[in-house]
Amino acid sequence: MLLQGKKALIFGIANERSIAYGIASQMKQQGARLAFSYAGEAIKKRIDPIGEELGADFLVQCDVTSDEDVTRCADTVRDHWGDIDILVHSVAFANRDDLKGRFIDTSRDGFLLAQNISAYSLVSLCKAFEPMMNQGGSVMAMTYYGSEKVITNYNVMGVAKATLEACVRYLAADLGEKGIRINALSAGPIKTLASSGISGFKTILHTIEERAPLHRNVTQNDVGKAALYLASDLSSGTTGEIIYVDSGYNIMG
Ligand code: 0WD
Repeated sequence: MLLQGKKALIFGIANERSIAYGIASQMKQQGARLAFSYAGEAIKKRIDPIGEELGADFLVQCDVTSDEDVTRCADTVRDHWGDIDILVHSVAFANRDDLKGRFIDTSRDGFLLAQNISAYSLVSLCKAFEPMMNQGGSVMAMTYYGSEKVITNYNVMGVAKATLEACVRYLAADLGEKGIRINALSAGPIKTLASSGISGFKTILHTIEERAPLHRNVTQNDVGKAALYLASDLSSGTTGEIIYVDSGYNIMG
């Protein structure tokens, strides 16, 4: 049991297809105690049964764009657990209109919205949870290759992921002083609610099967297993890194 008794708070389970669901189930199998955060009431109906299935200790509502919600969420977690060991950030959002066509057409509001939900939220969650994170604690965020290369239609989200990855490095420098590590998993494309908003997503999936060294798309469980490495003592010397779980696609020229 890699995570026996460790307390893991997970943001971003929308349904059973969510990457965060794959992470949560792997962590459960390795003995972690779980709590899930959900954005709003609409999602609660869907994650209640998932909370039961995976034996979550509690669920807590938090829209990551609201400072009040983030503070209340941290208070709730402190009341239930007192401290935490693992924080999983698996949250992103951009307007559907900004995930197609020319990047140049992105509006100021659309740009800021994507940055706010998909990148700044990591900073605000780290700030809120730092005081109750145990020594040896681990934070992880989910990113995608569109942060470094131009992926057709990924547009504003690629820029938000570039911010997110830079945030991981700066946060690693801050949190390292307390023995807390933070890394990102760069997952290959996976069919989920969020990715269904990206125009031409099927083509992206197909390209991986054709060109990636492993010639298959990754699954939520592939990402979940890498999350075990980042969450556990197995990665005790690693922080500020972007780890690829993408069938090797990023190495191809
Ligand atoms: O191909 C993919 N699916 C990849 C996803 C490849 C590489 C990375 N990622 C990333 C995503 O960008 C995201 O950061 O993984 C993370 C999780 O994405 P997912 O599992 O693909 O998507 P999904 O199951 O839709 O979960 C994202 C969730 C939202 O679900 P909704 O129902 O809104 O689609 O992010 C959450 C919400 O649960 N979320 C919020 N949570 C709190 N406050 C907010 C918010 N304001 N907005 C969205």
